[in-house]
Amino acid sequence: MLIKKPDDIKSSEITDKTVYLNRRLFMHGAALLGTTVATGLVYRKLNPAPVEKAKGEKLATVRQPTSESAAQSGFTVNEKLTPIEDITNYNNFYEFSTDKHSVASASRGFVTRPWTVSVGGLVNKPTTFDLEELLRFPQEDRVYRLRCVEGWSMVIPWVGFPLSKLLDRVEPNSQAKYVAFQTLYDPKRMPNQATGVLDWPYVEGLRLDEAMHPLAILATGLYGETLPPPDGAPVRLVVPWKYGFKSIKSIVKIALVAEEPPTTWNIQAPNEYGFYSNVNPNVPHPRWSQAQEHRIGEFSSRNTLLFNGYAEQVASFYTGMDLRKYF
Ligand SMILES: Nc1nc2c(c(=O)[nH]1)N[C@H]1C(S)=C(S)[C@@H](COP(=O)(O)O)O[C@H]1N2
Ligand SMILES: [Mo]
Repeated sequence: MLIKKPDDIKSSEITDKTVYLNRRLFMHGAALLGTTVATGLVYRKLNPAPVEKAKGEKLATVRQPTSESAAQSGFTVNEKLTPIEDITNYNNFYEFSTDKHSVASASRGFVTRPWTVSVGGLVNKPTTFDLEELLRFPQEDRVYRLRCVEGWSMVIPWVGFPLSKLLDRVEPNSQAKYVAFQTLYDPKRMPNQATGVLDWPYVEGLRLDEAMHPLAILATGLYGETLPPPDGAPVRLVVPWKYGFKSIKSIVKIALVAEEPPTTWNIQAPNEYGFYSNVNPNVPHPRWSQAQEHRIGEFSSRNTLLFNGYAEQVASFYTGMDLRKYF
């Protein structure tokens, strides 16, 4: 996000996700598979397949999601899934590289076991969860749009569970008003943390009511496999109505706090990135419009939707707030 350049989308080789799609019965995904493959072939003529693929990591099949909430409307976007090669080879993850095409190779072999997430602060029951415990929360399928502030978007089939379920377990007390998140800080494992390109560790935050919304999930996987390193292994936040940078990756710490917590991109450029960062086509970034977006893997642009298309679910959080001031 520091270096602005026109989106140089390298779409890529389509591997066979038929097995996955059939097994998991992503009906719309299966129905669109023909189209996806056809598009992929056209793309392959224009762009050679990337040499490096994030796939090939030892990714395990994640726990079978419960179908319970997956079927609920609002949790599944009925749009063509972005191919996994794009989801895993076009990433913002500055701890590994500031080049979206290099994150996959730079994060290859990132060791995510053992892994713990400590949850504390203004809570009755501070708890450190190890990854196995997090995977024991009932996992759900969520197909969400992800819209980067840079102007590109994807549709990603996540596996995860509502953040609210985790917060309920630690019992936030009455003083808790915000939730602060922190990424791992370990320059040996995250080599770009040896540079000063951002203020490490990466931190993010939500208002407590936002954090409790069922759309806000902790993702542990995508396309039915454990989270690939470039997408924030082993556990990352996904808040689909906000710009992508709010969805912090490789989380090790969560704290309930009374005041609005600092957030990395706001520290970096306070006039450009606010605390809320709700997707809003009507509020341009100071240096570019947010009215449109480029769906990765497609040719044409589309109009960006207020709250990234989730207005019906979340707009009421912001009634009475001037969204130009609280950007
Ligand atoms: N720790 C950490 N989390 C991060 C980032 C980062 O650089 N470091 N980049 C953010 C940005 S700008 C975006 S758009 C999304 C991208 O997620 P994806 O690579 O899975 O598509 O991750 C967000 N989470
Ligand atoms: Mo982003």
